[in-house]
Amino acid sequence: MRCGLQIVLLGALGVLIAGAVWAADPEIDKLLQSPVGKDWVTNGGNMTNERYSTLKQIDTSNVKQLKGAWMTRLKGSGFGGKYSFEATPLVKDGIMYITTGNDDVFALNAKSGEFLWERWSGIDQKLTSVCCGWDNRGLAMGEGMLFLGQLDANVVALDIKTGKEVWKTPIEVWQDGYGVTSAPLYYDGIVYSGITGGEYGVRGRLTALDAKTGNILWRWYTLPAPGEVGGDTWPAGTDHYLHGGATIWNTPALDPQLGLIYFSVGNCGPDYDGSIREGDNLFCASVVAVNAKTGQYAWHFQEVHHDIWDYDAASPAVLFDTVINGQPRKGIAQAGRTGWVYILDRTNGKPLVGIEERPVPQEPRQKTAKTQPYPAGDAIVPQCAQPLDGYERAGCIFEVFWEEPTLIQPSGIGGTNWSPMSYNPDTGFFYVPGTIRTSAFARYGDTYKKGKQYNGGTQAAPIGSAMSGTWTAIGGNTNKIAWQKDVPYRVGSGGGSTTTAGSLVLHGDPTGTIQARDAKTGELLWQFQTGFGAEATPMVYEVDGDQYVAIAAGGNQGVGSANGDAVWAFSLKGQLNPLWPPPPPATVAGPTGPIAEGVDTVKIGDNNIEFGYFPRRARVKAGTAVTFTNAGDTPHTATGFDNGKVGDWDTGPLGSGESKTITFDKPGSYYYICTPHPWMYGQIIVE
Ligand SMILES: [Cu+2]
Repeated sequence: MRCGLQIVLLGALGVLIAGAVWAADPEIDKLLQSPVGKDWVTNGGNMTNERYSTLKQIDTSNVKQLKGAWMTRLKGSGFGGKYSFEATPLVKDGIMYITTGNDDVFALNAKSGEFLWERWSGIDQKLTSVCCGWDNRGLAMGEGMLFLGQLDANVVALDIKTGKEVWKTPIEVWQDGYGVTSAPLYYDGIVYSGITGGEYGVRGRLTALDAKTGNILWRWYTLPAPGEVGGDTWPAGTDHYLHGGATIWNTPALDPQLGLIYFSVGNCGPDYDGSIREGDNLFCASVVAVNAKTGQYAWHFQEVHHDIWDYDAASPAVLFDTVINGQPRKGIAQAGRTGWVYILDRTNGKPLVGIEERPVPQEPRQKTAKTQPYPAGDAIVPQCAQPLDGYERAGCIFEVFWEEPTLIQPSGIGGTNWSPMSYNPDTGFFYVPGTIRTSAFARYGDTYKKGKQYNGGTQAAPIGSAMSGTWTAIGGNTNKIAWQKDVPYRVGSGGGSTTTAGSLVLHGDPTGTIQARDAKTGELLWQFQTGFGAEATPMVYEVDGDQYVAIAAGGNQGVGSANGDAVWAFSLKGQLNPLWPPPPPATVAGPTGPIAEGVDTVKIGDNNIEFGYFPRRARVKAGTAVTFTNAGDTPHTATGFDNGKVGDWDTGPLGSGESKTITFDKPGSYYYICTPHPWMYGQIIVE
């Protein structure tokens, strides 16, 4: 099943002839380095993460004829309020492989959608280290195996023919706040995995494992120790580098010629309190390159110095080649939560189009950085908050805050959150998903406790504030907007785009449709209702001469789109019609729905809706004692949220099964949020 003798001999011959480096899986190795065609063998299509398919049977002239070729429900795996369905399927030789928010893996016939095998993770349902919904962004493959990371911080290899476990390596301990949500990258005998836990005071890292054995080869820590490169950007004499966050949410990119692996690094911990971590805080909110074989540091570019806004670099870094001033250049780009795309030279990390350090507002108590990088070109979302009644302070990107709530746009959720952008070499454009949302930022401080939430503040969107999105084409050698479409829903933390040689941009939508746009103009050419929140990134493949477009549809709990467990594949020969549209997500922040009368108990995380209150809105008489009970698995709070001011009343963190009773004496409207999940809203109306 592994390399046959013939392939081994051919490989040896290749080394003799070309002096090429030995490849552990010559076939996958070649596909990983080639333009994407019939097969889609790694999360980003190939190691560039461009998500560009050379298939062009489906193009701007006939995309309107696309219909469902098949739709398969994944047996309820990852179906429910606590999950998001964010995985990109892989396809090789007519077989599709997909993972769900429960870390279950399915192999399907890519032509018919029939099940070939399934592997249920059996993962502990009581994990307390999941930051923002259970999800798994996908798989990698090589040497006859599939690789995945699990929420319980294991990296697992499965036999690609049967789904049977080959090895399983804990790269950390979930009880200490760690997990894995990113799809791994396989290349030349090594499996690379990110790690999550940026809201739990972890130490971020890239982990390289031996694909054959699962043994850990090396770790590259995103939080340098004293004396290491960047170690002096943390307060001297502290151990903050051991729990300052800086996690990796997404699949790295790799340039085999340069021998470098590239990845985006998330926010610092505690997110909103910079007072205890003076310095630039490398390598939070950065793009980093290290040697792909040894993990030795090569270069970094920090997008946000001393981050206090939760401005992660979360979306995957994308490698692309372009021409600037007549010179061919090797580029790398990353779409930040700031709303900018950062375009760099991937040989050295220096700006390719231009990025300027500019002075920014200062708050000495937050130890703010003196300057921040401003890319030349255009942002994909507005970067100033609109003033709102009840809020004294509102500002633009990098506005400062302390304990008084301050409106800032983009919110810490993006701009572009984890959603991948794509790059089309024919147009030279990046296709960037964006969220328009304002947050009320406030710092309240926090103490590090191993394995517990470590936020230091919050950033809920003000009650009644508008939320929407943008799709933007950004010139790869200008960083300027080529076209932009406003869309009614937030698309920066779900969906993501894929593009093709048929001049199409493909993406899902929180309303449940998959959509195709003209890559040159952005014109919406086709949409099809999948029946569930279409919040994963599409991919493209070919079987028996027919081109297919596939997408997982199962919603995203952060956006509030409809849950599901479906995978759809579309082709020009498809016969299946659209499903009924599910309820769309909210476009205004705050609790919605009917008001329950005379209720004195509120359950959190009940009915498999982990990230919500039930009832969301309740009316009670003055003097009523209301009991808040966590019926979910993740720690939650009910925390008073009064025009952005947090904590006039507070249950504090409630573990699974725990309760706290609050008495409401004075008539009025009491909004509340969950501080670790500031998109959960509730309201008690006291008469
Ligand atoms: Cu919560």
